[in-house]
Amino acid sequence: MAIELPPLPYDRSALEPQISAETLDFHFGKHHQAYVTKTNSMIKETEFESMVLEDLIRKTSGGLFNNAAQVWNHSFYWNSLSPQGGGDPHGKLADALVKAFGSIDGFRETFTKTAIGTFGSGWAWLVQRPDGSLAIVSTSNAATPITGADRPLLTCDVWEHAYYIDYRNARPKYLEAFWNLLNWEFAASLLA
Ligand code: MN3
Repeated sequence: MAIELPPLPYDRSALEPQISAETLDFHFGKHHQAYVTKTNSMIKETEFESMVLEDLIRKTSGGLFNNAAQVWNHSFYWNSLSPQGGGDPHGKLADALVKAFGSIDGFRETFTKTAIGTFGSGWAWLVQRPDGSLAIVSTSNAATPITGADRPLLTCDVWEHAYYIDYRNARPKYLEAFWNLLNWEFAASLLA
């Protein structure tokens, strides 16, 4: 059973002008696709071939883990963005964010700091802890919360390939774009 590249949930130009079609041509069409292709070549005719992606991520390490986790992380990232995104969250998600971070702006500020402060390549995540509270975590390279107890609600890819075409080395500019695209409904749908 091969791992598949899920289709992007919008057109490649749908996030413009915040994130260009050229970025999505590379980030989705080349990088994400390459993680899928490499994962499939590594599991072919092995004990891992029949596993679903999440099990593969939880049961492997090294190169296979890196590629499989990047497949999952990127699919989750595409869903964390939306052409209709941005603005403020409502309902239970908003209440939980205010409880954890004091205000929605407080959440945005702390998440932005975490994303900008993630050294090198990695990811910033909003997660729900097993006790129901919300927290922000940073992971390096391909590391992903789904190997632990936290439930991811949204993510920002801070690998340079996510923003270099549009913003060169200016990660803070990319974070400004991220807030205009953030898919709060996706995050809210994942709240336990
Ligand atoms: Mn990426």
